[in-house]
Amino acid sequence: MTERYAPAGPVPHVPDDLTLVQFMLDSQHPTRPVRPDGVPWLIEDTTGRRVGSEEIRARVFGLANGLHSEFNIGEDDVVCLYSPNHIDYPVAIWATHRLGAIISGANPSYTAEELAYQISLVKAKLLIVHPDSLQTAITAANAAGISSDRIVLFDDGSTSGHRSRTVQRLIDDGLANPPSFVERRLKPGEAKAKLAFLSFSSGTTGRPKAVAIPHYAPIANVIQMAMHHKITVKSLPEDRRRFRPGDTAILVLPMYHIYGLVVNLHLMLYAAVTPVVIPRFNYENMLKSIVKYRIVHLFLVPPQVVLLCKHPVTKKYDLSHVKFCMAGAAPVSKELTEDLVKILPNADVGQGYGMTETCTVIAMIPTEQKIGVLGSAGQLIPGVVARVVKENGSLAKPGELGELVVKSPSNALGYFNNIEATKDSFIDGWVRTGDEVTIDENAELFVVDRLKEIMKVRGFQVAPAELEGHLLAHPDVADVCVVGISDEYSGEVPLAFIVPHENAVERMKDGPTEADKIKASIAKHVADHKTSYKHLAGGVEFIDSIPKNPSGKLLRRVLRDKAKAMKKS
Ligand code: 4UW
Repeated sequence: MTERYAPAGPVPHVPDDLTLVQFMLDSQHPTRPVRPDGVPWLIEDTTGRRVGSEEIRARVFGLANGLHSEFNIGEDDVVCLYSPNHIDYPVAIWATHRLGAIISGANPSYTAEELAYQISLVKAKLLIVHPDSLQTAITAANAAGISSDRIVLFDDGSTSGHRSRTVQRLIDDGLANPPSFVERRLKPGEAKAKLAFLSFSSGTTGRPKAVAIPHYAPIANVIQMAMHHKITVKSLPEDRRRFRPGDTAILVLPMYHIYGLVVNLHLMLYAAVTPVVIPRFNYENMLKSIVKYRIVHLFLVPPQVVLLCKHPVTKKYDLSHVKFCMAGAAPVSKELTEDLVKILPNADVGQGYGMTETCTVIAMIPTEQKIGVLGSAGQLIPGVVARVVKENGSLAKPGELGELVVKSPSNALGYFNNIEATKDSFIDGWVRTGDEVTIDENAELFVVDRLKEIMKVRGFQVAPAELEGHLLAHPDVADVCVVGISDEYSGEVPLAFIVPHENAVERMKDGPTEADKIKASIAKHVADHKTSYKHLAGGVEFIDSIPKNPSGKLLRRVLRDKAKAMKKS
């Protein structure tokens, strides 16, 4: 009887004395694929600009030097990146790491309030932002008590009048001056504790938290995935190789999120594949870029797969050169996978499963499978050990249902400055995923349901607790519970069950128009303060009371089932 699941084969060897930038830019393990001459590291979609390894190394040094001499960024300072994908995004990450400092990537669609919450929580010392978001960043910085002088822009943009420095200016200054800093070197073992990222996730319950990710974690995950895909096996014949040096990959997933950051950016660069950096997702433009740059590897989230399969414009584009398409971050149905196989006739198609707390991938379609096992979120990758814990606390046999609990060298350390939440989810090196799964004898993972509170809207996390706290501040709301209801495009969308305040109940006696007005005002209260994917697209429903257990804990499942039944009727 197997109660611990682990893939067969050797476990990865992971260096524990390197920072991520040293692993990516300075160390060249003999089996690591070599980029063919003239093949760039990155391509900028909008301009076609190509950046090679020497230029990247120089930009990383220049920016590190500039950040240190002009802003005194150093050991364990936090730099917050608030920008859509940008060709200098990885440069900003690696320059910060050269200084021993930490990156916290923020969603570029965040409102000023949401950004202020993040920068206060991680105690950011500097913001690097896209010029289009400068005004929001200034408001957020002011709210969080950071001087707007400590905002650097990714580009000049149309921000004339503001004195912010640009990344390019810092690089130019940094390259023109002798090094003002001594690069942080790690002692053996130190990479396991030295923080690289503070990435946002809500975990199993509560508001978004900063996941403390050490340098060792993304390095381990890249090596684990490289083993899974046999990237470093030199003897593998060309035709059995999924990732070939010189291939191009799409990079439209945001780099602030762990999937874009670790898989799409770092794994691809490690495999000598060139990501094409796309700043913002626009469906038809994405198709144009796939054709223009002959992009062969697609990393997507389910709503993008829905568009590929269902949008009529897809047929106008020849996608026959695409060799691989992976989707995940939220469930992908069997039916959708079958449709995708038809749309991409020459591609391997499958899923990956990962989490911010496990930085990143736990399971992924292996190289040997052309089409992933239907419904499977992937096969466990080398180095991962998994348990499936049943409701009664015993361990599930293959095929039995329970919560997935995982140990991986890539696991994060816990939640930054939050001992209570860390204790709930990080237990003796194991991470509780909050996902209800089964695992079969072949280490294939099937995600059946989510036990934790979070919703996934278009692949983005939405924490009910965050919306509930915000909604309670509305004068017409006495109590509230937010649940996700299924949606074909977004996966799910938030719906708020509201117990109206007595004043609102009085007003509603005037008739249905008043009730509609109150609902609209409640929805607007969210729309005015939160980024679009958190809006109450599932609606507002009045209810007499929120079901709770005797100790006052909200019975979210009861309302989830009620919402499901309402949707069907
Ligand atoms: N099926 C069902 C899935 C799946 C899923 C994730 O925002 P986070 O913390 O992180 C992510 C990461 C996704 C990811 C990383 C690397 C990768 O290769 C890949 O393959 C496509 C995906 O989303 O949210 C973590 C939560 O997202 C859900 C699940 O609930 C998990 O705990 N999730 N992948 N294939 N659900």
